[in-house]
Amino acid sequence: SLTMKPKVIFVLGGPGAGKGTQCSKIVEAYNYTHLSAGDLLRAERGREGSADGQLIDNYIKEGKIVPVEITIRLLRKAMEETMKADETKSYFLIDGFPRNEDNLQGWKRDMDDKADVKFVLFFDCSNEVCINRCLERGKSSGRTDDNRESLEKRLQTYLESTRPIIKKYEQDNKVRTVDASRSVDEVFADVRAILDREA
Ligand code: UP5
Ligand code: MG
Repeated sequence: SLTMKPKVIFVLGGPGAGKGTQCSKIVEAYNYTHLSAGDLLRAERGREGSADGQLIDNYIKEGKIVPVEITIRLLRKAMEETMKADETKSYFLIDGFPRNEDNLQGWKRDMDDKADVKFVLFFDCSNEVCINRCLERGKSSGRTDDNRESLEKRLQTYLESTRPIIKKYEQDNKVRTVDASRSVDEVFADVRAILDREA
């Protein structure tokens, strides 16, 4: 069980917006642990004996959002393991979650009383920038979803399912938006300003 209540920043934005890149930079400069829901799902897909591997594989290729029970189980386990190893590590960047209404309701049901969500860090950029970055990365990433066909589906899912979640948090004044179309360092300068202000 969790001793200290974890403090969470949800990190959202389109495919290739730079969520992972910016989270790595935050981890270098601040006492946050980075948990990418997508990375956790890809690791579970590849784990021998996983009951959910095939399902996760299909969902990721189709750009669809995995049922929340699976994602929350992985996120929760990762948070618990981090805090068990070092109880001062109670600050988390949860990257790429919550992506749809099922994710949001699942979090509220299972995690609302166990973790404090401080705000949503939203990396905003155009569809074109998203597509170009992912296609460029696809030359070497080995990701099964960095191809044009999967990317179109990922973008559609993002626009239809994830943007409304960001809108909901906006109504509660809980979104900090960064223009993610600029260089990595320019984006990070804005991220720093937000974290320094909110800390
Ligand atoms: N790059 C980054 N920043 C740049 C900049 N400022 N200027 C120029 N280039 C920049 O970056 C992408 C690429 O762009 C890299 O090559 C980088 O060098 C460059 P990255 O930091 O990886 O962007 P990120 O936003 O993390 O992109 P990612 O592809 O990881 O985003 P997705 O949201 O699409 O992927 P994720 O791994 O989160 O999810 C994958 C799939 O898993 C989903 O489609 C879904 O099927 C499933 N999933 C769920 O079902 N549930 C979840 O909760 C989470 C995921
Ligand atoms: Mg990522």
